[in-house]
Amino acid sequence: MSLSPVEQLKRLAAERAAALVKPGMKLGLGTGSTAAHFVDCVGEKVRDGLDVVCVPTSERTRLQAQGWNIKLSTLDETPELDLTVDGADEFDPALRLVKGGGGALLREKIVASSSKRMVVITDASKEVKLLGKFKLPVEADLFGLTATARKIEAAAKATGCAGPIVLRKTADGGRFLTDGGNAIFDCDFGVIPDADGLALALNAIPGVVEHGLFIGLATAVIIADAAGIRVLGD
Ligand code: ABF
Repeated sequence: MSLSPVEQLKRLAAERAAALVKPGMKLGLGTGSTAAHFVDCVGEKVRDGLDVVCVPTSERTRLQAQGWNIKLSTLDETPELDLTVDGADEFDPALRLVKGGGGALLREKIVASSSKRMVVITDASKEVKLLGKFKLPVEADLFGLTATARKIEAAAKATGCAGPIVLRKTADGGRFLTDGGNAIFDCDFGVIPDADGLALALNAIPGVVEHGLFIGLATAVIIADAAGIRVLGD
């Protein structure tokens, strides 16, 4: 099957990350179209005899991995992972990320935070100087959504940004629900001048289950562009 130019870049980044995988490793498998290439790379290695155990970050990824007969586990059985490889919606030079466009941010963050290393794979279009080009996803409990939205607005204002907050919908107009049964607000704050401060402020809101700012989690970003591969971090 021939890949479009952007899919080829994603595959290239995934192959570089797959070179980090060693026999016996415990892996976190990310979600999204870029992470899906990594799952394919791991699947091909498993087909060729590699022994690894993997924890998927979404039902989608679990199904894909099952299709490759990849040995799967959970964080209950395997609470510490060696390496998680995932995509991102954007990243900055300090390896801060926005994630959650695919709706899997809660499990992605739990899995990444349970890994010794988190490697992000991406094409160069996701690189920004300051986060905020991509609308920030915030996962919220269904109880009290309007009150929670107001608190998110206040958190943004207190940390120097503002903008519309929209409840994510499915293609047929229904409410989008995550694998955990929560809603997602997409927050169009524009440039986020104080991502660390906003993350802390969002963490303090009771109705917020988790948010898409991944700070201090990524240990490396593998970037594929027409010139080849670049790596930020270790
Ligand atoms: C996951 O998938 C996310 O956290 C992010 O939202 C999205 C990126 O998707 P893609 O690789 O399809 O651009 O990694």
